[in-house]
Amino acid sequence: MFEEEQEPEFEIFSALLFNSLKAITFMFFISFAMINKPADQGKVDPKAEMMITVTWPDDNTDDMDTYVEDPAGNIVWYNQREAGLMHLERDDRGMFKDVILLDGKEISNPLNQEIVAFRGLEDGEYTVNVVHYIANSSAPLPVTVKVEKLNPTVKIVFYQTLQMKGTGDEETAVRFTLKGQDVLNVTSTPKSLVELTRSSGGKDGGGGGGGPSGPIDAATGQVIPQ
Ligand SMILES: [Ca+2]
Ligand SMILES: [Ca+2]
Repeated sequence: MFEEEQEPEFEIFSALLFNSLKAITFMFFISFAMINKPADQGKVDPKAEMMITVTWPDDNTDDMDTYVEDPAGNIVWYNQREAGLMHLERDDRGMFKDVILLDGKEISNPLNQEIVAFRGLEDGEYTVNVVHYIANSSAPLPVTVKVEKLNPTVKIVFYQTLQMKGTGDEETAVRFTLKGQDVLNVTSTPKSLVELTRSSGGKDGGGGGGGPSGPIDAATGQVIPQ
């Protein structure tokens, strides 16, 4: 008799408790999954329309920099990693701070590569330059520049290895004009992008505009005193 009266109440209570526990467990796993979501640093947008990849030999300690100008005059470079629809994934500085974690230990990462990804494209001329920011040897440095248009199918616009001549050397790898799906006027007529970007600040400085004008030292980013 006593049992019969208590049982339904107990069942309701335990069902409620069980459901609450299920909800809490579910929420716990959801938040755990969110906490463990991989950081998207260095992630290339899977919807990228175009990609520029600059590579130089593994383990080389030189710092190469990639500069890209879009038709609107936006320039992406290490101090301005987002410009227009362009994004520089990272400033690879040779071996500087280039480590990967393996079994919880930091080991040096031999890769030397900079990637510029484009979320969208505009008609007009693009310019792709590479700058030898720091050379640690007097030998020429082979630097490979690849420009790929990814949609609707992958099309290699440019693929060539340039010989960089040392600290401060700025080379125009390629200039090309987009018109709809067409790639026109592919040339390597030189055009300095360093001049257009630098007003003040080197790599360790905060950057920022409003600095003095004048000739720029491509290696240091400083205005050359007159
Ligand atoms: Ca670099
Ligand atoms: Ca590197």
